[in-house]
Amino acid sequence: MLEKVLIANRGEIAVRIVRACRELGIRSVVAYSEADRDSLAVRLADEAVCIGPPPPAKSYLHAPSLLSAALITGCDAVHPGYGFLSENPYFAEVIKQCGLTFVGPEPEAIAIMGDKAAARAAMRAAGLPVMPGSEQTLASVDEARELAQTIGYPVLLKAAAGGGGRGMRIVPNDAELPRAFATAKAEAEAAFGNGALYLEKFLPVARHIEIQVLADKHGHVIHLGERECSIQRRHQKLIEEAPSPVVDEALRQRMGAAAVAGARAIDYIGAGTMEFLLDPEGNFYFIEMNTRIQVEHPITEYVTGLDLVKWQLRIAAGERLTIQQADVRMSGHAIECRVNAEDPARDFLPQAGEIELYLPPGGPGVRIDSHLYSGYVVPPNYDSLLAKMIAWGSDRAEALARMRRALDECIITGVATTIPLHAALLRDERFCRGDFSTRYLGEFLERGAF
Ligand code: MV4
Repeated sequence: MLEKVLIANRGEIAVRIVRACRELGIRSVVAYSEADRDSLAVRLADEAVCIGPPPPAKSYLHAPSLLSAALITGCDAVHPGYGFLSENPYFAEVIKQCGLTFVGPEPEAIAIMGDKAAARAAMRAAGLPVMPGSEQTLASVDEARELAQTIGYPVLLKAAAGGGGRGMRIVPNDAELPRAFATAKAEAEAAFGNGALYLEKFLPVARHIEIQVLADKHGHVIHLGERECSIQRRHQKLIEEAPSPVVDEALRQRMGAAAVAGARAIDYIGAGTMEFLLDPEGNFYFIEMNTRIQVEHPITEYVTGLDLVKWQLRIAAGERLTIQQADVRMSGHAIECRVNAEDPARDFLPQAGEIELYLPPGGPGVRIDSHLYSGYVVPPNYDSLLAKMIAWGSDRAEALARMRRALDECIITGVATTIPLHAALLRDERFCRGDFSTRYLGEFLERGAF
């Protein structure tokens, strides 16, 4: 088993990884920037190393500092969490070259899935249904036009180096294609240093369903069911749930088999997520793969009873999966609300400052993954996630009732949060029926229901 792990991340996921290490008897070292000196992860970890000033480029994204922190503290592994360098193949490679274990897949797997056009090609070759679109990146706007006319508008231009909706642009017709192509290319170049674009048929009404996979270093690959992630604002997920209200056992097995085949095709190792779109007719299409632990992993942990972060650490240490696919059972229903430091009443204005009082909810079936404490000062330098509120019930109705109770119980004063929005969504008739698609949140906000 690993002896000592550097946690190259911050916030709630750093706390989550410290907890998993503690339970496995692994010593934890948290890398922190000057803005996170008083963070909960620093307080809970066995050791902590300051890796630089607040700007991510000088701290959590600065590989030499993270690597040095791991080496000077005698770590034998690095856990990247999510975001920052978690899907950077060079970071995984340099960790490996320094004789340390990267808690995640091989650099090659990260690289192929990081190029969203190459990912589509690899998954198509593996036999997965892939969203209709370009075979590889687009050489010109003329090539884009020819393809768009073949598959039919509306189409989506997506940045090959993007992902998670970043660098995505809807094109409704031929007339708008040249401008959209030039703008998307320039934005991708500016954001990712790579202007390559690919094209997909745009599904205006769909469900965003992702499948969790887990693979060890001995060829065992299983899936852990799906997560419903259609409720997103500007491609940031707000509410996720497992299982999806619209996925039955037959569809789950088909999507799971596809996800496992895709993971096998790239010799995937560790925890990974295959993202699909499900159309109203029940057809699903691969769109991208995330080669990291995801924010929303707790809902899968709740319904399967597995600890995904501990499995990441065991797999990195070379241990075999002790669960076969036949052993995976989904029990009950789990839902996660992301509590962000944003004011939904003021167009999600970002918030920073002191948390005067933090009183988390409790009781049966409620879990809070957070780095908050009363008196904690939320720094302005990083993403807005303060806490993940997760509720489990024996069925969806009980999970919803528990989430409503948890949202009402939770006290966070000092900064505005998304809790009031979640409370409104959890009382919305369409949401409670499970009748929503990728368009739902936009329509809910336009209705002024909140
Ligand atoms: C799509 C799509 C429809 N058609 N791709 C990909 C990343 C994720 N954050 C959003 N993604 C989507 N990709 C095709 N070809 C719909 C989504 C999507 C979405 C789009 C707009 C508004 C909300 C959305 C919520 C989930 C998924």
